Amino acid sequence: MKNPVTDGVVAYIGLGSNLANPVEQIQAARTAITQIAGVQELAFSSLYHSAPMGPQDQPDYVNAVMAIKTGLPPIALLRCLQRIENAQGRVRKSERWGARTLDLDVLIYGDQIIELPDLIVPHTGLAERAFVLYPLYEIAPQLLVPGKGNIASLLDQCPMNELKRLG
Ligand code: A4P
Ligand code: MG
Repeated sequence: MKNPVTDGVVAYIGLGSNLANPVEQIQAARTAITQIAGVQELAFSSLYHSAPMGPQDQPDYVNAVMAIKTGLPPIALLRCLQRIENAQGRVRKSERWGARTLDLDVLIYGDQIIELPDLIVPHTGLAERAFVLYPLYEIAPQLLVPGKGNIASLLDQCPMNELKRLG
């Protein structure tokens, strides 16, 4: 197994893309994440097609969620993910929630609740976003989201909207 992590925390990463071949962006990001030293992949959800949240004059998104085991502290993990976003051509614009080649969010990090200037975990809005909850439920149906409750009841309160699971 690549990068086995013996002593680590289970974390969940949200992946999203709506530019420059989103399916390939997500697959490339998955490969890059598995290559981070101190990260081991545990599970990867199906890919989901979702309507944009935020400005509507942008392409639809492809979203997925990945479970990892990691020995990296949360901020170090975030920095690694940001390097992958940058390597895949992410350009940060002033427009909120605009189009992007790749977005990697730390959704959950063990049972921790983190409120740092650069890192809020569980990720803000996780509980209201179908494109996060459905793939998360697919790979972790028993998950307890710290401070928010169990994933099944969060899902019950979140309509699927236009989310479609890709084959
Ligand atoms: N940051 C704080 N907490 C975290 C965290 N848990 N994970 C900070 C990752 N980053 C976190 O992020 C802005 C800042 O958030 C970073 O500096 C980091 O320190 P960013 O990636 O530069 O910008 P962003 O992603 O545009 O900001 P934001 O507000 O986090 O957006 P979201 O919540 O990521 O939403 N529609 C669909 N259908 N699917 C999507 O995936 N994604 C977005 C972006 C909008 N609409 C979408 C989707
Ligand atoms: Mg983000």
